[in-house]
Amino acid sequence: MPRITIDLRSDTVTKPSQAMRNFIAHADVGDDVYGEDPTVNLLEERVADLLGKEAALYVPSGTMSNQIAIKTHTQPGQEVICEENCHIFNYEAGAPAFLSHVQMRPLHGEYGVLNIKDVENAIRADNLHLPPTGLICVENTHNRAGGTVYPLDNISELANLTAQKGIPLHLDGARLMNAVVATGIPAKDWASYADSVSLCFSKGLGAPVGSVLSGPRDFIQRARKYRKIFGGGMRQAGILAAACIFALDNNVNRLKEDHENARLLASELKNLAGIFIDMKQVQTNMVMIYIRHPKYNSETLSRALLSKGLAANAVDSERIRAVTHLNISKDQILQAVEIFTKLMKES
Ligand code: TLP
Repeated sequence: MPRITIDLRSDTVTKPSQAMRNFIAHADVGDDVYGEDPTVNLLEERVADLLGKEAALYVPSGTMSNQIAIKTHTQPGQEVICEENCHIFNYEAGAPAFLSHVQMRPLHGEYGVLNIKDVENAIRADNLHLPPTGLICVENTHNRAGGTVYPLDNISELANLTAQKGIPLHLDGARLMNAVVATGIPAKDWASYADSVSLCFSKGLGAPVGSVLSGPRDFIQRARKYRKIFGGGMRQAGILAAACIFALDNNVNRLKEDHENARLLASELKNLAGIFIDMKQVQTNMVMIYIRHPKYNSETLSRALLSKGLAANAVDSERIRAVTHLNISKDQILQAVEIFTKLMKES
């Protein structure tokens, strides 16, 4: 494989900085399955406070966090409403069926945002033939829609409906802090509309491992049991949780640099023949690059880019996703533009 010099595949590829490593080295630890790891406990308190929730639970990954939420909210045989491009439905390997025995009900969304009327119509009536609607999930920012922010008004409208119907609302906030930095709306405000929220630290926040699920105290107590069942009970996990605390203290505000870099990349690439970019999608740290070129499709262009040291994955036959993050500088963005420009012109 050619050497990757500019890695725009995902913000999951970020590596812990020396300062983060130094912080980790001094973490106070204990056995977290006994609830005795002071650093994990501190992280859980910090996130619960950040999101205005009663309690929180540290877990190894965003996938586990979402799946524990689904397991805790639902009963086997229920249906979970979601947006058709969301991570839970597309990228969690069918886990809701596998682990919770629920079926997903994906609905079309615009820029990742559900239409309230569609949701209302999708909620099942109480009828012998129908699977009961057990949960509704939303994603903010929305990954496959290109890092788009789920507008607060839409979440509030949805929360009114779910409260009225007595259906819980789960927020996959893997990149919620990107939405916070992009809009200036505090995390608590977004979270106030959801019954449970999953927040990831191993994406733009730059920690090597971990997500936190938050919600009401009794919900988190039940979720803790499922974390154990799913094999996510960790021992001296404070070593890992320390990185998340460091990320909260140091890596949130800097997300705006990633957003600026994504905007720069998008605004340069959109002028190239053979490429289309919907600037309405470019709201945070992602750029969806539509390939409309006589020689390349997304797969072949992604391979050609890689041969020049630039890694960016095809998400489908017409799109390449580029994600900016703390290990990507403005200079590297300009180099990426140069690589794209050369390839598009050569052909
Ligand atoms: N997303 C990854 C891939 O799985 C696609 C990426 O590179 O963007 N929710 C959202 C919205 C996510 O984007 C991801 C990861 C997750 C959950 C899962 O997190 P992990 O990878 O920690 O299980």
